Amino acid sequence: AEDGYELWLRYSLVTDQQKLNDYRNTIKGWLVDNNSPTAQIIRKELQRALTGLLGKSVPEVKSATEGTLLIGTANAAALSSLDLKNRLKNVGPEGFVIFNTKVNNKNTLVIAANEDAGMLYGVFHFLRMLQTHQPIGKLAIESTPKTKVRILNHWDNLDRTVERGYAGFSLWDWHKLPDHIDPRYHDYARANASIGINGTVLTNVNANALILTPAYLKKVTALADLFRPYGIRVYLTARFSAPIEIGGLKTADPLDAQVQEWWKRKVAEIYKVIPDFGGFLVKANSEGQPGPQNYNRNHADGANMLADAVKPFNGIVMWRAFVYDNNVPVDRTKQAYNEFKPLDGTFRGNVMVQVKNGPLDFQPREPFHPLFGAMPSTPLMMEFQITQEYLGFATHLVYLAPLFKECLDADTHAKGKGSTVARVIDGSLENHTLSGMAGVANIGNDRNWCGHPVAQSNWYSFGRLAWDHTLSAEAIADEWVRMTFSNNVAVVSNIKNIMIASRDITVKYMTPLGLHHIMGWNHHYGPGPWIKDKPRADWTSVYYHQAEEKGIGFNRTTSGSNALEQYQSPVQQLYSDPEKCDERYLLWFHHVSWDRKMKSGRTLWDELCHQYYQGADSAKWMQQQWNTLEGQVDDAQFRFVKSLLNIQQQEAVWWRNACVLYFQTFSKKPIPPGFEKPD
Ligand code: GCW
Repeated sequence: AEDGYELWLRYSLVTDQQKLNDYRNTIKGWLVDNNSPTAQIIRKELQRALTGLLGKSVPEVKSATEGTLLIGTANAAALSSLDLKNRLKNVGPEGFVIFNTKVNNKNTLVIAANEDAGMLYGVFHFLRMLQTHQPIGKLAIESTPKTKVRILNHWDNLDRTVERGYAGFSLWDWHKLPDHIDPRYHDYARANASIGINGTVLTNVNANALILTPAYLKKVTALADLFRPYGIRVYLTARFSAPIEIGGLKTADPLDAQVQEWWKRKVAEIYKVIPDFGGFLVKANSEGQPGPQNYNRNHADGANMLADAVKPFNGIVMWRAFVYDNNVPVDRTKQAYNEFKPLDGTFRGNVMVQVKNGPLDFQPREPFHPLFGAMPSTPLMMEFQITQEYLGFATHLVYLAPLFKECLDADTHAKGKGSTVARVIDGSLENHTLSGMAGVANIGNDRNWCGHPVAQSNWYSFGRLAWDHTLSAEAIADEWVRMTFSNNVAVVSNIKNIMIASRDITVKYMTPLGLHHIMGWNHHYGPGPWIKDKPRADWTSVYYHQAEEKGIGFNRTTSGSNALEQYQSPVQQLYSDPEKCDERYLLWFHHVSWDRKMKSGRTLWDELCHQYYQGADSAKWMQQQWNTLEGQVDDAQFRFVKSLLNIQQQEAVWWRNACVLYFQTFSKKPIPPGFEKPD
């Protein structure tokens, strides 16, 4: 039985006989005309993959003969007849081309790129085609990533605990590094390279400055050396107070000459051992973390100081916009915009501001963050959360690509219609050369990496969307299921249906109609709409749902917090009128009466009950669908998902009952007829 360790790189025998014959005829041998460390990785991957997929080993050949898979960069001798310079002129350093052609009058298949990384990405793309049973007879593929920095953010602490991690402990065995290299680091790198991820921030944003000390930098160097040939750069979090904590200075004021000097020396020390070090990710002046505001400076002062230090080495700074301030009594969803928008144009060219998809905090559903489109002079990076902090941890099956897409496809109207969030973050809207997408990793040392077998699809879709945000959630699910479970059409469509529906189902049993932040206190698992009396109002639930006997919802219009004013006016118009507002966001933007008529014709109260019940019923539907797969997918995986879906179903009922009963104490209305009474 399989245990999920191999992720989507299972390379199991092609089950479609016709395809198998076709592949065997087209790929009789392969040649990687390159001797870089990356080429070595490609050789190993091809051996492993082709043996598995084609059920026999395919030899490495010395020159192009009939049926050779030819791989190389533009200057490869074996590809010299192919005018590659021209074919590769638009794909950049990481893109690739794949095409069938004749070399020495023999039929060959070519995978070519300008640089090593592109070659590797091209190979993985090609292998994916075999894994998903695509035709390979008439290929003319040209692929270039849409964002430049495609990066995982690990919230991993040096003691190996993982903040909001639900798949075991950290992969990074700091204790045994640098001497012991866990083979798993290679598999991590392979998995990332296979989906185009080219960066990793090893440490938690709630950082410990120790990571910047020489002893730890040695360990980081070992990982950086290992990841390099996979096209992956290492980045670290920079704790803003590091100059005090590990540098012996009295201040961390970004305008202090000694502080600036300290960072410059620290950065030079890092680049000496890691010449391609990517740069820093910083959480500052948020949730108690130190930052420039401690010295009456602003975010740009802080970011620019670090940016100046890494600039000579082509490093970048990713400065997070997830900020909220203990002393500012304002609707928390407004604060990032309030602090960052005025700083637009003041950041150095090698700074990106990293913005969470929504203005609150990775809720099951939020509208897009109003900063997207509001800072035209600053490259904004996306921060998605792959780990399911608010979505049932690694226990609930929730496929996140629809959530990611909902945000990416949202129209900011910043430069007229069609100014989607995707175009903001890929840099095309404002012609920024820097661009990026970060995903808070859901990876730990669990044997299956992500806790839930299907949670692997969220890592996978993040990478695929960072490469190409135009891919649909359906298409990505299709690939992933074929690679991970089976190419059987019925199986694929069954699992895909579950995945595609899962996010909306989860929203329904957790936070329908725009509700948000009503989960359990602190751990964020399970329902807790009753949470109140905490050190900060915005750490409670009652602050967000505002339920009272007349109605429910957070008023963010002009008569309320007016958070809506932070959006462009067409977006404001979309949401400001409760009669026109998309009901999925109704209680996010409006406080409305329990008796309000909804599109369904029901009252708000009845509709709320309906959605909670529907959500819980649909969790049962997911179970039933999954159960039909017995015998058609790997048995161990089948049973594991089955038991997790059982928990999810019970907890969907728990969410439903808790929320319906709690809100009923305000609405004082009966559960609509036909629904079993919660207990
Ligand atoms: O969502 C909140 C989490 C914190 C996290 C913070 C952040 C890393 O509950 O655990 O800290 O966001 O994104 O900085």
